[in-house]
Amino acid sequence: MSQELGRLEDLPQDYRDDLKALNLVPLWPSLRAVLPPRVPTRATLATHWPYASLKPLLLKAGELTPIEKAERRVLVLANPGHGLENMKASPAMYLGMQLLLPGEWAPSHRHTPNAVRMIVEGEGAYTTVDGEKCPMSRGDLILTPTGLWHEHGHDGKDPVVWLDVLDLPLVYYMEASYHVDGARQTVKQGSGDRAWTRAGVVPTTMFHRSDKRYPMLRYPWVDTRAALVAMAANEPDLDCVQVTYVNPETGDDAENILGFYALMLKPGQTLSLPARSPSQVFHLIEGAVDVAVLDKTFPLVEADTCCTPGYEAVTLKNRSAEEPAFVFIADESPLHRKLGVYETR
Ligand code: 1HN
Repeated sequence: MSQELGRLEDLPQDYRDDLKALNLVPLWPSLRAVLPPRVPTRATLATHWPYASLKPLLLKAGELTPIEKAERRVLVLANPGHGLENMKASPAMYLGMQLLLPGEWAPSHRHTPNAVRMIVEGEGAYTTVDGEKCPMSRGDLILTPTGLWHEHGHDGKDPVVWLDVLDLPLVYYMEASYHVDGARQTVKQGSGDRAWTRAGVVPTTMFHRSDKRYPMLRYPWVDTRAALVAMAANEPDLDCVQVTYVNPETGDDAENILGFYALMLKPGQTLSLPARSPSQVFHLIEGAVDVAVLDKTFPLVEADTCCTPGYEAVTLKNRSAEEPAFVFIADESPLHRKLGVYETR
């Protein structure tokens, strides 16, 4: 049991006033709050955003607010534990559902926070990142790393929706968040996902000198799904059939701050993830999965999203005994590892 420390009220008022006048604060009344015993204080509440409830409100935003008045038409998935107005899913993760209607264009800009998009539904939209035109299809992951120009367009017939994941809360907290507007980009030849199309063989550097820090921007879902199915077939005893989205040149995490993964749950499988320090986000691409954390269980259906606080075990259960399930996961692991605070318990 930690020793109880002196309170602010224990100090004479004139002494407190003298401190305040000199912008001084005694540490001991706040020491236990900033450094609690064993487990950090977490504002992040386990929260579920069912797609079926948010979709009508997102489509309504399409009627209420023209794209010119929004630039990006997004409903933010805000964690009530952090205060909705702070637009955080977790300490370092921002989540938003973005709607682009046929014919609309979201103009080019670049900014310091890193973003990814996980395509939720609709065909025919594309995003141009650093001059590369990336078609958007359900389950695709498209990177928009820090500093790269990006804009979105839509040549299809139906509304397109995607999930944006950004490290905005962290970059904003660092007082390093800003954007720059730009002109429409000229689309360049070639695409990273065609150059780096198979794990194990990469373009020979002698002939193909990539000067890009992010050689692969689009990770097509057909390839990621096929990799998971092959991995499960190859190693039938493997419990955690999961892949990490990486930079294919370096093998590092695809982006600097947040980590991205795709997980396959076999029919009927229950998977217990140990308590680890980073917060996590789960987005269901395919199937039916229960996500259990603390005293809550979220019955995810396709396109649902939920988040869980760090330092808690999470159990995932495939509700189907016949079909596999596929989950997209985002977490704060790269950040925790770089800062040296990453833990598994
Ligand atoms: C942004 O640039 C996009 O480009 C989406 O689609 C969401 C949220 C906060 C800051 C920038 C986009 C964003 C964002």
